[in-house]
Amino acid sequence: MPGHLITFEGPEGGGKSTQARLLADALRARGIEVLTTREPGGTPTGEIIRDLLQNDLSHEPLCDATEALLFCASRAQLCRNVLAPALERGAWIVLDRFTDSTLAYQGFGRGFDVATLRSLNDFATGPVRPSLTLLLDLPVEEGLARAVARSGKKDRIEQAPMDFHRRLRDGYLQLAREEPDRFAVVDASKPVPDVTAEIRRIVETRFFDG
Ligand code: Z5A
Repeated sequence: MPGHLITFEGPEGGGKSTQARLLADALRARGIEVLTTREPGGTPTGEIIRDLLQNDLSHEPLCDATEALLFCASRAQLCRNVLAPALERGAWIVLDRFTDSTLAYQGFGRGFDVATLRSLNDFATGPVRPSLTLLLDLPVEEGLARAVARSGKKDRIEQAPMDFHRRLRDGYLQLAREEPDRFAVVDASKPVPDVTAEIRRIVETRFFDG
């Protein structure tokens, strides 16, 4: 596909949304067509699934398998209806969370078999693959404190035990070690301008010959 998909990943509070917006602005300033979106969500169906996942809409505890499948269902809709057509016409996409979130949260966090989740991801994405994944890494306590300071409360997933959050952070770092060509790990505990500058440097080197 002629376009590029850049994904932002990492534990809570790493600044993915902040940095995704800043990166998209910088790419647009170069005259590139850039689309920004997020998971779960990014389509009308995906946003309903997001609401279901985050806000206890059904008043029934979601079982872990349902949760995993709902993330993948939102992804399938986004890939087919938004990402694949945009990449085909040569657009760039800056995406706040993608397949690695399922491996980290549902795999390393909830304990589902990572190979099974990879198959589900492949089924959901079809041929859509990231060109670059920026892993915004920071200590779990720091990230959760930022997320709570922003919204004043913890959402359903943020309420999971600290152990869960530690496993998923370690899981992300393992995924990055397994695919060093796709991943770049960014120290997200630094101030916003420093993180932005590091991301700019990585993107310049990767796509614009430094
Ligand atoms: N999930 C999953 O389990 N499986 C999946 O397959 C997928 C997702 C796709 C989505 O929630 C949830 O779904 C998420 C994973 C799970 N788990 N939870 N909970 P979301 O999209 O609502 O939230 P999020 O992706 O976790 O976003 P976030 O962590 O809350 O925020 P962020 O995008 O990383 O950061 P931010 O909004 O840019 O910044 C957060 C706050 O920190 C804000 O007040 C900023 O001003 C501040 N901030 C940002 N950067 C800095 C720096 N550098 N220093 C100081 N303060 C900063």
